[in-house]
Amino acid sequence: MSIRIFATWLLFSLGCLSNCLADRPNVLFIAIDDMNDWTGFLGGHPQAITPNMDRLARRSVNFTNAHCIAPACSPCRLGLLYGTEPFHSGLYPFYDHQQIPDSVLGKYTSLPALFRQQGYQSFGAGKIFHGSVNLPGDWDDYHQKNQIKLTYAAELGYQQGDSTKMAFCPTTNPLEDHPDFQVASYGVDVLSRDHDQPFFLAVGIVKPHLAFVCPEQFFEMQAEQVEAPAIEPKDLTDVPWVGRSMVKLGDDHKFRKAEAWQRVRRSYLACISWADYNVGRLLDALDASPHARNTIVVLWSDHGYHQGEKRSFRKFSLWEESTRVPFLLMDTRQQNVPEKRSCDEAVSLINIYRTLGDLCSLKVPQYVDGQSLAGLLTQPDKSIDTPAITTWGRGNYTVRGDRYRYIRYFDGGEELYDHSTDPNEWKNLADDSAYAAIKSQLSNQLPDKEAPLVKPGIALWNVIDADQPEKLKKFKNTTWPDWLKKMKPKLQ
Ligand SMILES: [Ca+2]
Ligand SMILES: [Ca+2]
Repeated sequence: MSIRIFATWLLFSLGCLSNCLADRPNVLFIAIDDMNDWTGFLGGHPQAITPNMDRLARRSVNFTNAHCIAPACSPCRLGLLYGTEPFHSGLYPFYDHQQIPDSVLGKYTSLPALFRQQGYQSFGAGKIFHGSVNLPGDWDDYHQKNQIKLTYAAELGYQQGDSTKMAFCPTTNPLEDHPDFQVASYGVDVLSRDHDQPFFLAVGIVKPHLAFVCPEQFFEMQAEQVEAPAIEPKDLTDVPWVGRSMVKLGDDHKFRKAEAWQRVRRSYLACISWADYNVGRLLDALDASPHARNTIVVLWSDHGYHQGEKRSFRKFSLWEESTRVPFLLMDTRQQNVPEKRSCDEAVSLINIYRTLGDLCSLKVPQYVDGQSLAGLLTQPDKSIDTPAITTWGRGNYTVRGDRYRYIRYFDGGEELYDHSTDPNEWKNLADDSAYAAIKSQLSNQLPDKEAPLVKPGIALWNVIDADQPEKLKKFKNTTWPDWLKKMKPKLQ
C-alpha cells in the first residue's frame, strides 16, 4: 500500500470511527442495592413513594417479572457485570471484587471494560461490584467515597443495641453527608459535562441496604402505620430442609419480640424513597444535559427482600420475595413511544450485558450468557427465550416462568408454586402428580452441569449446598415435629 493510499485509508477509517462513535448512545447504568418490588411502578407495597422511578418507568420498558441471578449482592453483581451465570463461572458465594483470582478474571470481560475497550469512557461511583474497588481496566474514573459519620436518631425508630447495621431510624445529618447523595452528585457532574467520546456511567446507590437509615424528611413522608405483607404462619411446613435452612428465623423472632416489624418496614420504605430521590437527581441532570436524547438508561436492583414473608428477613432464599427485582430499560433516542410499556414475561438480569452491548453496537464476547432484550423497546410483547434462573449456592436453583416457580435444592428437595392462584407461594405443589409435566418442563431448564467453586474454602456461610453437604447432617435425623418443637418459641 502506497503512503498516499494508506493515508487516505487512515483518514477514512478515523472519520468512520469518530462518526460511528458519535452515533453511539451513552449509558446511564443505575444499580440499586437490596430494593424489592416495594416501588410504585411494581406495586409491591401500597404505601411505596417512588415518584422519580415511576416517571422513569413511564418512559421505559418495565420488566414486571424480572429476577436476580443470585439472591445476594456479590454473586448477582458478578454474574451481571461479567455476563456469566454462577453455574458457568463457579462464582456462587460472596467475593469482593479483588478476591477473585486473576486466572478467573482473565477469562471474562467486565461490562465497564467492554465499553472502554470499544471507544467509550467509563465512569463509576458507589456500589457497582461488591466492595467498592477500582480494578485496572474497568474505569476511566471511579469516585472514591468520602465516609462521613452518620448520626442515628434511634429514638425515632428502632436499633438493636448500638449496632450500626441493625438500625432502622432517621439520621440527623444534612443530605450531603450521605454516601448515596455524593454518588448521585458525581453522576450529575458527569451527565452535565460535554464529552468527546460516548460514556458508560455506572451509579451504585446503596440504600435501601441495611442499615435502614436515611434523612428524616424521607421518614416524615411515610405514614406512621405501614401495612404488613401477607404472611401465612405455617408457610414453612411444606418447605424442604434446605429451603427452611435459608430462612432468617432469628431476625423475625427478634423483631416480633421487640414489636419492631412495623418500624423496620417503615424504615425500609423511607430508604426506598431516599434512593428514589437520588435517582430523580440523576434523571433531572440527564434531562437538562446535552445527552438527553442520546442515552440508554437501565435501572436494576441486585435482588429482592423478605420483610417477614416465610418468617424471613433479608434475601438469601429462592422465593419470589428474594428473586423479584425492579428492572427498567429506557432508550431516550426513541420519541413518542407509548407510556407504560411493560413486559410481563419472566426475565433474568443476566440479559443486561448482551442488551447493552446490542444497543451500543459493541462486540460482545462469545461466552456471555443471556440474550439481548433490545427488541423489546419497540415490541414489548416479543417473547424471551432464556429462562429466568436464580442460583443460590452450588446445586440450589429456581426457575421462574410466566405462571409457575420451580425450586430444586442440591439434595433433590423441590417446590412448585402456581402464581395464578398463589401469588404468595404458600402452597407447595411439587408432590402433586397433577403437576408432574409442568414440573419436568421447568426442571429441564435448570443446568445439568455445574461449574465447581472458583475458590474452594470460600463458601456460603449460611447456605447448605452441594459444596457443603455436611451442613445438612445436623438436620438429617430431625423430623418436622421435632424441629417445630425446637423452633416453637421462634415461630410463635
Ligand atoms: Ca444487595
Ligand atoms: Ca408453604
